[in-house]
Amino acid sequence: NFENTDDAIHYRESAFGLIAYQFGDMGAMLKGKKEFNAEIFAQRAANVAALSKLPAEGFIDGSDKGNTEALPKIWENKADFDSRMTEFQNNAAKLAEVAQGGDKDAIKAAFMNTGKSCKGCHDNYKKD
Ligand code: ASC
Repeated sequence: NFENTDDAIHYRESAFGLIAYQFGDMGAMLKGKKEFNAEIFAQRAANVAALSKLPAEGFIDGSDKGNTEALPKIWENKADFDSRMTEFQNNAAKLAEVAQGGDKDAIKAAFMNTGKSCKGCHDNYKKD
């Protein structure tokens, strides 16, 4: 368990940072900013699917206080927040599955869906 809320904040921010790195690299490949490598893409998608399970644990009670971009609204709407987190995890799992196949259009669609999960939660629950 976490020693204090700062540890919980650090934990979830670390997980989000790892996710953002994976996601950013996949985005660069899909936008043609770098060469698309199906094997690397699939590995990154698998990484996101695994990492997507981590941040939820860091949203402990009281961790809206402190150096965090997480809005107190999260804890006032925890059921909605949790269901969005689950949707993100499901979309990430789907992306990892589709990435195995190599169908570029399907991969793009699954990537966009996952990105929508990121953005949907950020728009609602993250400081600008
Ligand atoms: C990223 C990133 C996000 C999401 C979001 C998707 O690469 O860091 O927060 O994608 O912008 O819309």
